[in-house]
Parts: sequence; structure tokens; C-alpha cells
Amino acid sequence: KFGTVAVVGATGAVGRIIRERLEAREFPADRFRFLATKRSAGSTITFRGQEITVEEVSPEAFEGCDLVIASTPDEAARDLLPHALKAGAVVIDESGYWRMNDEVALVVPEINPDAARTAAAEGRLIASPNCSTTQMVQCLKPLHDAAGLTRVTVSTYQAVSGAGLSGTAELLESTKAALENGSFVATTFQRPIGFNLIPQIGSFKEQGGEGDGYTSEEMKMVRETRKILGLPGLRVNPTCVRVPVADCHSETIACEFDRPLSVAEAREALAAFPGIAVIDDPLAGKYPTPRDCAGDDRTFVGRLRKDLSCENGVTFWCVSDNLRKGAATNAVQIAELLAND
Ligand code: 11C
Repeated sequence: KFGTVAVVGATGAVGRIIRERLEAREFPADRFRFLATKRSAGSTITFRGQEITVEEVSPEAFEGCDLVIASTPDEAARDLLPHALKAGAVVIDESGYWRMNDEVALVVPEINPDAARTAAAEGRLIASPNCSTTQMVQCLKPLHDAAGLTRVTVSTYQAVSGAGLSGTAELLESTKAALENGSFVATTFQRPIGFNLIPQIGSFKEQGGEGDGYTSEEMKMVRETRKILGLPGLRVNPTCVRVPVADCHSETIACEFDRPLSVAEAREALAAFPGIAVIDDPLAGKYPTPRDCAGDDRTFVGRLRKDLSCENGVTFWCVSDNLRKGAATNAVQIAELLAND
């Protein structure tokens, strides 16, 4: 059990769900503090029947905190979280800034819980992966254990809420503008997202290196997957696409293995893995969709089939709420495993 728990970025798209999950899952702590930027400081939030005033986050704000769960832009995580560690708190970070640092544990509790335990004991930071990575690695882990994963090709269909509250607002506004024949200037996304698809999430900033031609989101899927699964040489080939869906990222995942793996064996391995629900009866119209899966902590899998283009391959469809297991739920589950030790 932790004494004082602080949520940083408590009024953002993910911070709001972190609060909701802490409340719904009855997280064991004596006191909760909600920290945010100056803009939200002073507002009040009802939590477990009590009014809590949002405090302005600062390097000094972590004094007396035992656990910090942070969901902020990368720069804020870079500047603030070392102060939280210095104040003696266990720190769980949702941002992308620290994930690939060798000192930092990158954790999905169903896969590598001991990495979180060791990092917490040693005063090192714990990072929660990118949403599109989390749901994929959850599926890859049992399949790898069953047949030895060698290569993954993934295409994503990512919800606008991945870009925060402004992403959700921009879906509604651009859809409305399109229906009314009005013009619309995109600000959060690179194009109007209403009635559209955008094959860019993050930036193209790796010219000349390993990630040449890939976006930062795609390279997160490559590097974070390798780190979480402990497979530094794993071949991962991602294409990430923003779609006009409110919540839940969907993915088509094609895996190749060392050894033969039947579709029935893959289905069984996935169904037995914690946090995964298999909905796979396409003839009866049963497969997961974003609208079915929003607001659920689980990762859903369907459309399991043999890959027709290689010897030992299985392809499937995967849907998960990007704000739940993709972000808030994963961080709260990490906290729970530490609180229960
Ligand atoms: C998106 N995956 O859907 C991004 C958001 O590294 O945690 C999360 C970025 C991250 O836009």
C-alpha cells in the first residue's frame, strides 16, 4: 500500500481515466493529490466522495509523495520526473521520453512485472509503453512463448483520442464541417480527419538512420516491442494510420514464427493470456470493433487465420481502448502490482 499518491497531468485525456481507474479499482492509498499545469490548478475534482483541489505541478510538488503516476508531454516528463524520483517516490510515466533509456523499466504487467519490482526497489523510473505497442505486445508474448516469434508486420488504425482532448474535438469539428460543406483547417492532425485517413502519427524525424521513412510512432512500435519482449533482434515492420474513430486503436498483426503454430493453438494461447479476450467467429459476424471495445480494460482479438504468404505465419485483428489498457489501465496495473507486494 502507498501513503500518498500523486497523479500528474490529472486533467488531461489520460489523467482523467487514471483517476477514474484508481477510483473504480479501489486503489489502496491514504491520500490522493492531483497535479496539473497552472491552467487547471485551483479547480476541484470529486474523488471517492471528496473534493480535491488540483495543485500546480512543480519540481517541489513531489515532496511527501510515495507514488507518482504521470501523464504529460515528453518535455514535462523530462524536466519534472527526476525530481519525483529524488523525493523518494516510485514513479510511473506514461510519456514517451524515458521509455528507451537503459535505466528505465518499460513494463506491461502481464509480461514483465519483475522489471517494475526491481526498478521500484532501486529507485529507477518505470515507463508505461505507447498505446499501440501495449496491445500488440500483449498478443505477441503468448504467441512467442508458443512458437518463437521471428517477424511482425503490423498496420494500425488509431483513434483520435490518442492525440489527447484536442484530437477528439477535431474529429467532431472536422466531421461537422464536412457534413455542412464548410472548410476546415486541421491543427491537431496533418489533414482534416473527418471522413479521412492519415498515414502519419508522430513525425518523420529519423532520416538517414534505422527509422528512415518511418514515423516516430512506428519506431516506438519497433523499439518498445523489442525491449518489452527482450528480443533485441525482432523484425518489426509497422505502418501507423490515424482513422476517424473516437476511442480504441485497432491493428492487423501478421506474425511469423520459428516453428509451426496452428490457428487453433494460437487462439488457445491468446485466450489463456491474462487481459486478452478472443472474439473470433466471423461466420456469425463475431469480431471486435472499436465501438464494442471502448471503455473496457481488456485487449480483444479476432479474425485469426493462417498467413497465406509464408510457412509459419498467423494473422489476426486486435482492438483495445487506447486510453484504458493502452495508457491509464496499464499504469494503474503497474501501481497495483507494487502496492500488493
Ligand atoms: C497516438 N500513440 O495515438 C499515440 C499517443 O508515446 O504515449 C501516445 C504517444 C505515446 O497518437
